[in-house]
Order: sequence, then structure tokens, then C-alpha cells
Amino acid sequence: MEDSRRFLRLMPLESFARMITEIFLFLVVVVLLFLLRNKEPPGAPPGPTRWPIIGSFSLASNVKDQLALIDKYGDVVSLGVGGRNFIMVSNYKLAKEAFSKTEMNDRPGWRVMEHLGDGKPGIIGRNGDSWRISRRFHLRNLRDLGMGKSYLADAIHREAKLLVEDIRNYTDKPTHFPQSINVAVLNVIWQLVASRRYDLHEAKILELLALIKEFQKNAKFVLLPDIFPWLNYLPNVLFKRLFKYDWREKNSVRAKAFMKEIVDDHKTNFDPNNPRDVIDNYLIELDKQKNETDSEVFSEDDLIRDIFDLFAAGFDTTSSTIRWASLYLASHPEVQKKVQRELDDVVGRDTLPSLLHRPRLHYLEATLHEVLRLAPPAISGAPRMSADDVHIGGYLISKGSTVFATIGAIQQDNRYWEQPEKFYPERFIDESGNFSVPKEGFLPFSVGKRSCIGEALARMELYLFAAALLQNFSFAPPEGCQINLDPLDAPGMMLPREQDLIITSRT
Ligand code: HEM
Ligand SMILES: *[C@@H]1O[C@H](CO)[C@@H](O)[C@H](O)[C@H]1NC(C)=O
Ligand SMILES: *[C@@H]1O[C@H](CO)[C@@H](O)[C@H](O)[C@H]1NC(C)=O
Ligand SMILES: *[C@@H]1O[C@H](CO)[C@@H](O)[C@H](O)[C@H]1NC(C)=O
Ligand SMILES: *[C@H]1O[C@H](CO)[C@@H](O)[C@H](O)[C@H]1NC(C)=O
Repeated sequence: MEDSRRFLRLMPLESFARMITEIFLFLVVVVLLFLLRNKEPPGAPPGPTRWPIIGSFSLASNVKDQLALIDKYGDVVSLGVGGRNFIMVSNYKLAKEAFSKTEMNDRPGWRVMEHLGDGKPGIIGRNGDSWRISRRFHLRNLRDLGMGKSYLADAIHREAKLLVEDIRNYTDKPTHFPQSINVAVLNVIWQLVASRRYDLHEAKILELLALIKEFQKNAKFVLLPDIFPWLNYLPNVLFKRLFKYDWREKNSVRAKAFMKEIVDDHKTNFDPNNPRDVIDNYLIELDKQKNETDSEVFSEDDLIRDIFDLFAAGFDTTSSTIRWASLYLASHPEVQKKVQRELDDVVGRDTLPSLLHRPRLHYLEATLHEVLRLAPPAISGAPRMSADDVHIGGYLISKGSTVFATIGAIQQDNRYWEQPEKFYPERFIDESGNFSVPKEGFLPFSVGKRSCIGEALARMELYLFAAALLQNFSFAPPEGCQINLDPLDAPGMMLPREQDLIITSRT
């Protein structure tokens, strides 16, 4: 009796309490959602819904996603991710206009760009004076040591010859594109930076290249806390494990030791009157700076970070473009034949093509440009950050936004390109039958004051390596197979899939 009465009295009270709790929890969620909502600044360009916490689902990190967003929202799209404002610019003229503004010269200060994991970025990630001075230094060095000096062309020529000899070992059986291309390309940069070359199969350098590939693979984890800042509040042990910071700390020590050994070696046999390379010239600047006590823009650690960046920015971009070329030509035999006929006409078969032949190899240049158009290694360039409010195409880009140009999508924009999805080198040939680049819609090296500093070097390498390879070899899919031209699933990058090819010698 007593019990059941109490039961009757308690029941409504209990459900009342439960109801209160539920309402309370609901309110907490509403308030949290409100606090964590990802607000769009007024005047911002259109874009997908910004959900709380996660934001817009897409970061447009592949060309398909970029094209879909452009279809829906237009040339300038705003995305909110993790409380940050992202702007993607997909109109050639607007991208050029935006990236020529001084307020657009900064990078967003992401930790993923501190490649050696020691709290400071190299040239790719720096801002302000530190960036301006190091960019000027490296541009001057690339020009003085490389462009216009025949010894760089000679060095590339020598690498091309050794590469051709090496690739002869892989002919007439199914093979992935040989690894040696990576070392050959790296040897060219390293000639400028450190006056060194490595044997195409030297274990030490293959290990470092593998390590850098691994860095790239882990970048998507390292990047997460840059984009979702609240992840930084996770306990340190968990944080480091989840986002591969422990892996990076451990392995960047190896990369750094590799660079440091080369710098130390330069210090011990250094002649300031006869600088050999980038490192020697940097040591001279360091020396000069010692005498001017007030400024400290050069440091040995910065040198190590910069040469690591040149290494990382220079080898994979260039070598994957050559691998893309082999895949596109293997799947377009008529284009390959036409390139080879031109090489036979202009160069012949007895000597490797040189820079002297370049102005007459119109169809080869056109083909390399068509490869860079459809497979630009950096489909969104490298991120910029607006240092102030900026107006682009009538929209407000608020201070602190992360801005990128959709290079991959712009190069498939049908305002500039007819049948953009088609591999058709002839689009780079003008009425007189000569190679020429359309004025708009092509920007694989980005545009403006922070565009790629290695463009001239990369173009020279692409030409000399591709010409040597196509003079000597033909590429085809294995019997009964098709070439897979879908890129690897790597955010922001356009990398070819490893796959079997049949390489045949032309002699
Ligand atoms: C096919 C080859 C290459 C392509 C497609 C390429 C593309 C790019 C792109 C799109 C950017 C971003 C620029 C921006 O933010 O606007 C960049 C930056 C950069 N590239 Fe390249 N690159 C290539 C080869 C090289 C080579 C060979 C070097 C080495 C000398 C190099 C060194 C750099 C550096 C240091 C930056 C950062 C510039 C800065 O922040 O001021 N790149 N590259
Ligand atoms: C490949 O070719 C090079 C040069 O012709 C030769 O020295 C080397 O031993 C060959 N390597 C293999 C694995 O056959
Ligand atoms: C710096 O000063 C030292 C000693 O005063 C001098 O020997 C050296 O040549 C100077 N270096 C430069 C680069 O001016
Ligand atoms: C086309 O290229 C050739 C070199 O192959 C050059 O001699 C000629 O002047 C060029 N023609 C035009 C119209 O630019
Ligand atoms: C291939 O490359 C070599 C350089 O190693 C060159 O001498 C040779 O004539 C080239 N061409 C052909 C068609 O073999």
C-alpha cells in the first residue's frame, strides 16, 4: 500500500526531472551550436552551408569537387571549415588580380608547413621580411647559378643521358616507371644547391626520397589541427599520436641531419672568393651579417629549412609531371608518334636533344603544356592568407581568410578551353604551326608575387628529360590493359597512379 502510493507520487516527479534534464541538455546543445557556428562574414562570396563544428563538408581538394562547387556557386566560393574562412577563386582574371595584391602575399602559418617540425617554416611557409629576403636570395641564386648558364643545361643533359641508360634495363617487360627519374630530377636541384649528385640507385638518397613521400602521405593528418584549431586542446599524448606529430618529430630529425651534414661539409671547404652553389652564397651572406650587428635575417637553421623546402618543392612536382607525360602518351599513341616524328626531323637519332633544338620542337612543347594543363601537380597552388580585408570580384575577402586559386579547375574551364577534358596538344599550336600558350586559363605555377620560383628550372628539366626519353623510348600499356589516368587520392595534389607500362627502345 505504502509502496504503491510512494510509487505513484514518485513517477511524475521522476519523469519531470528527466524532462528538465532533457530540456537542459537541449539548451546546452543549442547554445553550443550557436557558439560553434561557423559564421560567414558579411559581403562574403556564396558557398555551401556551414554546419557547426565541421563547417562546409568540402575543402575542394580535388578537381572534381572544385568543378562541382563552381557549377553551384560561381567563380568565387566561400567555405567555412573548422571556424576558418576559406575562399576559392576559380576565375583566371580574378586569381591573377587577387594574387598580385601585396595583402595576398602571406601564407596561413600552418604547422604542416614547418616541414622540419621545429616550429619554423622554410621559404615556402614564411611571411613578412623573412620571406621577402629569402625569396629574393633564392631567385637571384637560381638565376645566377642556373638560367642562362650552360653548365646547368649540361648537368641536366648528363642526368638525362644516365637516366636513358638506366631505363634501358627496364624495357620490354611490364614495369612501373623507374624510380631513377626521382633521383635524376633531384640531382639537378642538388647541383645548384649543393654541387652534389647521387648515383641513381644510391641507397642513402632513395631512403630520403621515401621519407619525403611519407611526409607527404602524413601531411593530411598533420594538417587537421591547422584547419580545426579546437583539436589543439586534446591531451598532448593523444594529439601527437592521432595527427602524426610524433612520427614527424622523430623523422624530421633524419631529414635535418641529412641537410646539416651537407652544410657542415660546405663550411669546412669553403672559399668565399669562389662560391660554388646556393649553400656557399648563403654562407657568404651569413658572414656579411655578422659584421652588421643590427639585423639577423640569415641563420644556419634557416638555410637548412630552405634547402629542405627546395628539395621538397622541386623533385616530386617535376618527376610526377614526367610520369604523367608517359601515361598520357601511352594512352594516346597518335600523339606519341607525332612527338617522335618531330624529334626525328629536328634532332635526328644520333645525339640527345639539347636546348638549341628547343625553339623548333613545337609539338613537344605543346604536349608538355597539355600534360601540365590536365595534370597540374598542385591543383590548388599553395594556400595564401589575406593580411587585410580585400575585395575580389565584388566580394569581401575578410582579413585572415585562407585563399586559394583552383588551378586544376581553371585549366579545365570551357571559357578558355574547347572540350577541356580532352587531351589535345594541338590547342597549344597557333595558326602558323608554332607553339604558343593562350593568354588566359593556364597557370600550373600559379601567378603573382608568390608564384613558383622554380618555374624556369622546372620547364628546362621537363623539356630536356622528356625529349631524351621520347627520342629513345616508346611507352604503351601492357597487352590487353588500359592506362589509368585517374589521379591518386591525395588532397590538393595531382599524382599519377603507379601502374605497369611497357617501355620499348627505339633503336
Ligand atoms: C612542374 C614543376 C613545378 C610546379 C608545377 C610547381 C608549382 C608551384 C606552385 C603552384 C606553387 C605555389 C605558388 C603560389 O603560392 O602562388 C609553387 C611554389 C614554390 N615552388 Fe614550385 N613548382 C614546380 C617546380 C619547382 C622547382 C623545381 C622548385 C625548386 C627550385 C620549386 C620551388 C618552389 C618554391 C620555393 C615555392 C614557394 C614560393 C614562395 O612561397 O614564395 N618548384 N610551385
Ligand atoms: C642498368 O644499367 C646500368 C647502365 O647501363 C648498369 O650499370 C646497371 O648495372 C644496370 N642495372 C641492373 C640492375 O641491371
Ligand atoms: C667582416 O669583418 C671581418 C673583420 O672585421 C672581415 O675580415 C671580413 O672580411 C668582413 N666580412 C664581410 C663579408 O664584409
Ligand atoms: C615559327 O617557329 C620557327 C622556328 O621553328 C621560326 O623560325 C618562325 O619564325 C616561327 N613563326 C612565327 C610566325 O612565329
Ligand atoms: C638515345 O640516347 C643516347 C644517349 O645515351 C643517344 O646517343 C642515342 O642516339 C639516342 N637515340 C636513340 C634513338 O637511340
